[in-house]
Amino acid sequence: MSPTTRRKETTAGPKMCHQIPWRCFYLFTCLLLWTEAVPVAIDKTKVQVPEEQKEEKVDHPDTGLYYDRYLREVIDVLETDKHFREKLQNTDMEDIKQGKLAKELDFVSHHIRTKLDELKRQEVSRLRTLIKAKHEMQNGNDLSMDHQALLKQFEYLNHINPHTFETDDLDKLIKTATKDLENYDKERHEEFKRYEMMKEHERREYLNTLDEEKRKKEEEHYEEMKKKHSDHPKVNHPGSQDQLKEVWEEADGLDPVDFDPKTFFKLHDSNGDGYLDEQELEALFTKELEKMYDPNNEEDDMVEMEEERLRMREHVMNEVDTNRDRLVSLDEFMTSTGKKEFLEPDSWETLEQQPAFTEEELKEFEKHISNQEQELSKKSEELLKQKEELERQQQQLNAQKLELQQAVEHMERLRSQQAQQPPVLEGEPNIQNGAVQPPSETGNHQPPAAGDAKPQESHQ
Ligand SMILES: [Ca+2]
Ligand SMILES: [Ca+2]
Repeated sequence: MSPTTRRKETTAGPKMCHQIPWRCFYLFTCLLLWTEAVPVAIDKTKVQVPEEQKEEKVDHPDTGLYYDRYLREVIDVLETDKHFREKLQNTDMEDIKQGKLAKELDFVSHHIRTKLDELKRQEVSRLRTLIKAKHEMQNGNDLSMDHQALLKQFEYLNHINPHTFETDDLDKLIKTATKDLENYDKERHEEFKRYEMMKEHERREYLNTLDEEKRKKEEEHYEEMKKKHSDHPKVNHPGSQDQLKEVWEEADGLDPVDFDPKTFFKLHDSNGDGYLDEQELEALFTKELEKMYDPNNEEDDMVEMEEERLRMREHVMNEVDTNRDRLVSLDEFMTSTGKKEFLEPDSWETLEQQPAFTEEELKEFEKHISNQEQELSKKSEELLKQKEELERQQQQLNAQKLELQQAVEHMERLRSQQAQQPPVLEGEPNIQNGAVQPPSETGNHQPPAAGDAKPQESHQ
């Protein structure tokens, strides 16, 4: 089914109208859910989906992008424009990716544009604050910061023109969000891998601090916990009939003999938009995950549980979402239930059955950490040196200031002595280099030699 036909179908009921623009935009920017999945709450006495559910406004799930709020606000504002909403319904997915939808921004009403300008100004100001905070953390009070250049790294808006929201801003927002969301899962896997490597690195470091006997004990405990964790009831293949039936029976409280895929789909389309999105899919795996993970058990790591949930969702999406819009339509779902894999699936290989990293990767990671540590200690040494140098310069300045003060005091003393003396009648006053030298018999004052920092007694 093409996105165009789907859009036509969804325009059928007036109650759904307010959902349409979001639905379309939703498809193109793949604004799906990367927040923690929540189990679906269902009235177990009803198998039929209540009518009111369809009228509820669709909750826009958190995309997990760092500019999620800005993205939502822009869409919310655009949704209120009739012209834009209509264009959204009639623009093909490819055209949107090509930037044709963004051009429609020129035709939205003036007050919408004003609101968008304001949103962009706020966002740019937020980014500037972030840049400033980051810069201060890294460079102290060094003021040589090029805001404009630093803003360039944020590709979801046009940084050259920070005051108004233009076609280019909408185009950048759509393209960047699409790209970032496509990479989101990949980044999450990488982050998970780093987490596992750090865990192992710290464990090994800790073992190194122990004597042989304690180390042996610790190793035994570690193996025991690993074994305990892998000892769990059979995990069903995600998206298989067995898995869905278990949800139907245990989470929905329904009779397994009544199992019906279409009803199942409607029950678990919890926001009633006609699609199973990533969050709704992930919620289906809670039962399976509870077989393996309990937050009260030492041997179960809940970070690993979320990685397993992600793996399951990706697997089902790959199998079922044939048009790759990151949503499972009823058609796609029904087609999948007719496949052999649905009825007779392979066993599911759980996370702990696959090593998260190789020994080589761990070595590389440790090297990286050690480099970072060295860099940090080098930086802190440099800072210490800088501090000492500054202190030395300060001392020098203090000494110079004192010398100057002494010289001034000396001159004043001479002046007051000369004022008190009777005029010299015989001979000329001794003038050298413009300074008045008193006759030798009146005293032995000499200007202090440079570097003589000893304070002199003041006559005042
Ligand atoms: Ca849904
Ligand atoms: Ca799909």
